[in-house]
Amino acid sequence: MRSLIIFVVLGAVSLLLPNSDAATYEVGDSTGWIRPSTSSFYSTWASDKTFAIGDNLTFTFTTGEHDVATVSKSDYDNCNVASQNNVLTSGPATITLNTAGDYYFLCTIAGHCSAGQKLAISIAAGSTPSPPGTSPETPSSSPPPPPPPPPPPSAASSLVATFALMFMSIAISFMYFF
Ligand SMILES: *[C@@H]1O[C@H](CO)[C@@H](O)[C@H](O)[C@H]1NC(C)=O
Ligand SMILES: [Cu+2]
Repeated sequence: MRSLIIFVVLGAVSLLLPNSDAATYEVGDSTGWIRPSTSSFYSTWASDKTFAIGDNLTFTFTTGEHDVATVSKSDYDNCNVASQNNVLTSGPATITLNTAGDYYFLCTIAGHCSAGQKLAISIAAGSTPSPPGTSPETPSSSPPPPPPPPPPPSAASSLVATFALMFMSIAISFMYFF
């Protein structure tokens, strides 16, 4: 019985973890992904945001008018739009930021990058609280997975508070029953 309680508490805590960090960003907010009138528009948009592993970037644009190429830093710096092979041509396009590091995007339509339709963002290492190798999807035919690991020491204090509150409420309800 005791191990069941611990399993239930750990399971509930693990459900809270993925929601604590990942987010979806609409690039340029309501402006979307266009050739901006100010060349610093997208760097300004990114400047007040902190991106983390697992976040999504959604580029909203009209298919055929723009595209999104993931490029190297030098191609970003020089607006080299030629012979890019990592290009999303259908809008809207979503890119999931799966790893830490620097990301560079631009539109390959002539004149757009040099007008400012380019975006550089950076993700610091260790910016996610999720333990490595954790996958929310498990095949239904496989045996039940072992209990999830306890949250890492870096977990937010609010998570610790949630854990303590849940444990206390379960303990109190057992005191009433037995
Ligand atoms: C990011 O996009 C992927 C694929 O579309 C989706 O599975 C995931 O839930 C999204 N993440 C967030 C935080 O919205
Ligand atoms: Cu464009």
